[in-house]
Amino acid sequence: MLKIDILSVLPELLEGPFAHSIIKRAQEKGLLQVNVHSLRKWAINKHGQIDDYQYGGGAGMVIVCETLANAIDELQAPAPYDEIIFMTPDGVRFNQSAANQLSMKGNILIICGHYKGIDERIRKQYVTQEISIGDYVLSGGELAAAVVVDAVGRLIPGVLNDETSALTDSFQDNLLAPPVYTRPSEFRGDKVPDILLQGDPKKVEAWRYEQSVQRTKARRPDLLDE
Ligand code: 6GU
Repeated sequence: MLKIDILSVLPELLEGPFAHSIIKRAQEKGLLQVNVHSLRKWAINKHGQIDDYQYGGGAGMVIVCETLANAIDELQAPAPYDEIIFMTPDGVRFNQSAANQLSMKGNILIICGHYKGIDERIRKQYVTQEISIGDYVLSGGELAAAVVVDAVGRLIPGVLNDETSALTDSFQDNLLAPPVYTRPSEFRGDKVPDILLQGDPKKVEAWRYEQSVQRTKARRPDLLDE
């Protein structure tokens, strides 16, 4: 069972992503629990303030230490987190290996950044991992957190069945997945490769492996160096 708490300025953004399909079923099966908390609950005054201007000047607000420290202290009072993750474009790039590792934890907190970010002292004192999902900037960490929860949640043992198995996913062995086909066997003159129609499982497996290698060489040669 993996419990994921998420701290967010815009919890509404996270209502949709976990309410469907595989991640919904993971929660129904009791294998995953996702709790989204509004940072506003730990506002520093009755106006609901959670951010302030940055020292040294410049545009953009920064989420204050007190709000985050109080939120984290309260949330982990019953049990300390295995990981406290801050979603930020200057974090370490997320990949399948990071997803695999997080899927084996018991209890994690994900902090979604906004505005100019969070006070550096929270990163120093609390955060154990900083994650980016790629080299582009999102308006906030929520969509990135949804990506991480989805990638991690489906890897928890028991979440996927044989049909949806993660073993044949792209990246699981540093190779991209091979092409797939379904009926009809010919579409607008374009035929399904013969090997797939002949039904020799050994030949199919060898063909798929070869296609994976070719596709990876052409599209993601960097994966073959790893
Ligand atoms: Cl984690 N946050 C934001 N705001 N932008 C991103 C990101 C995270 N990862 C890539 N871009």
